[in-house]
Amino acid sequence: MSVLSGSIIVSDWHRFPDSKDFFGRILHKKRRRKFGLLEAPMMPPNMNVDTVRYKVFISGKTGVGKSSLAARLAGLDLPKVHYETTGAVTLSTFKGIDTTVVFWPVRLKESGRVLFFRFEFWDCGESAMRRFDHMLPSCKEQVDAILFLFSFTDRGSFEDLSNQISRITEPSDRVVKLVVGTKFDLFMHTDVTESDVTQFQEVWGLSVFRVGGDVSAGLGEVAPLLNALAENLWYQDCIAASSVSISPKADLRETDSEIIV
Ligand SMILES: Nc1nc2c(ncn2[C@@H]2O[C@H](COP(=O)(O)OP(=O)(O)O)[C@@H](O)[C@H]2O)c(=O)[nH]1
Ligand SMILES: [Mg+2]
Repeated sequence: MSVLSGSIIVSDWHRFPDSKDFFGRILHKKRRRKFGLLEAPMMPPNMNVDTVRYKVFISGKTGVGKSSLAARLAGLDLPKVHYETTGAVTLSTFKGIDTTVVFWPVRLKESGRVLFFRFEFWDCGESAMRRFDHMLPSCKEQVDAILFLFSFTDRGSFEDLSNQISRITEPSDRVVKLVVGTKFDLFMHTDVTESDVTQFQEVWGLSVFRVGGDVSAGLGEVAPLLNALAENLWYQDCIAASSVSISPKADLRETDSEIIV
């Protein structure tokens, strides 16, 4: 089940004046700053913000829009032509897997505390995944969240969602699951109706996000999905902290669990 949007963090915080200093850290000349695997936003010493790190796997068949979604969330220009993700382009990748780092500031509602979320999006080409059996396990290893993609222009990809979810996850997995419908800008050609989406949400208890179009809309365009990811991950951590006493992120989880639980 997804957390009700806006119950733990301030929704649309990017619109509030008090967020300007924080979002300024991920912008450069009004565009998004690009972060490599080892880079992080510059913080002045008097700005007391913690960074929490999460690994997010982007799942979906070839051509559904995985690489485009990663680029979109990072605020980068979208790749115009489709090419199968080979991972050959940057040092931070190994064959078949691309990683994209996205920083996103969030204000917790109760305490007013600001956190920087560092999402590492893992995007594996499907044919690479088929060829190399180690791909799926390494994408899934210590994964905190999975984005399940379908395309609004491909009904098959929507109908395959339940297969995809049960193939990749076990009901007992402690993983945040969100569903993203891509190519919503091509709604004139849509193969998936509003009632299909509503019904899916009811049956699975998962939120469906719609993306599409160019990234010129800025922060507002990616905020709903990034905020939902942050909110669900934070909630998952707080639940974990209240049931498990020792965990890698225990120091952070313990101090914060009382805030919202
Ligand atoms: N119109 C539109 N095209 C998209 C969108 N997302 C992806 N595409 C196009 O769909 C093709 C496949 O996208 P890509 O991200 O490479 O898919 P991947 O194989 O899952 O990584 C590319 O030509 C993209 O430009 C979208 O939201 N809207
Ligand atoms: Mg790709």
